[in-house]
Amino acid sequence: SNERIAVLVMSYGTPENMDDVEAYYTHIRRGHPPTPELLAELKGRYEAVTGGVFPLRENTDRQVEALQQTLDELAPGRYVCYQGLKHARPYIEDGVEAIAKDGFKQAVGIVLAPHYSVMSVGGYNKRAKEKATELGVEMTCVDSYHLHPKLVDALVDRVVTKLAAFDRSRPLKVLFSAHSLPVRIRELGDPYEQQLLETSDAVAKKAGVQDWEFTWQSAGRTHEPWLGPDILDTMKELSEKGYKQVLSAPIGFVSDHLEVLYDLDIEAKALAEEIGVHFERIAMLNTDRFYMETLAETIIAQRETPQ
Ligand code: FEC
Repeated sequence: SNERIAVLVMSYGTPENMDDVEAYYTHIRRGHPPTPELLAELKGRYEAVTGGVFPLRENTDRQVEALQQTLDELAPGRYVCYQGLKHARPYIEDGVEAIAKDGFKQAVGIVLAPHYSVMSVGGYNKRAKEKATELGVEMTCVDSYHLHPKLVDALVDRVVTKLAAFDRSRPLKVLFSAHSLPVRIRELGDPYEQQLLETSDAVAKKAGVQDWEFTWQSAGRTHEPWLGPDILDTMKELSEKGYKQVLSAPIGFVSDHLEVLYDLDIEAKALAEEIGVHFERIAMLNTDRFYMETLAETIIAQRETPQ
């Protein structure tokens, strides 16, 4: 039919301002407020990155806008994008409400994160579908797009560009990374690790990189065990083995935000300086043309073969 379809573009979300950090952190912790120490530490990380600006908000806005343009090119007049955030306003439920209010009967959900875990994308999709069911909107959600050829090409471009910053006659390790999750995802038969390795392998092969590893980053500050090794430990170990050059490729993320701008650009970089390692990071995808086409083509394919 010629019916117009709503697209719920979902992203992690970031506070609106410094006063909002406590509510945001409490939401991430499923209603448990952080201790004053944890709160001060998180505020400190935002201050360190951009002096209290929250770049993820503008980045997500721009990505949604660019995706709308790409969809308009590929399927004129067919898709209308809405935003829904996991931990901040407009929440996923707010996005679905706006879709229902505007009279849409059909919607596709997609998360701005390429790899599926029941604890990440699974959580977004569950909330979107629950709200859609409640409001009588038929919602189908994309689970993952981690091997889309244009996503791989976009990442290959970025790896190849940054390789030029290194002395190729000396040992150089490319470190692919993604957000760690609690180890218990393994008991759930979760595809997260496998998908991350598949993306890393595809990008390394096409970029002609033989010497690479996958490592985790940004593990949560909870008492349960998280997937490792962490990138900081991996870098120390590599340095001891004689690797004094590291190219960081955080393929689990698609935009400039705290986990990249702080955990890699400040924390990992400081460690690198301390242990005498030349450390560079690939540019994030943000509104990259190939990334936008990955999202648009995945949305259109999902509509044609709903799961
Ligand atoms: O720039 C920003 O303001 C937001 C950056 C940000 C992104 C992000 C992505 C992911 N997270 C994932 C899982 C978890 C789990 C916990 C957790 C905790 C935090 C905290 C902050 C935070 N995350 Fe995040 N995450 C971002 C920010 N994340 C801040 C709280 C302080 C801390 O522990 O560092 C642990 C929750 C708990 O306590 O139980 C689990 C996953 C992703 C990547 C996929 C996605 O984007 O959805 C998975 C960006």
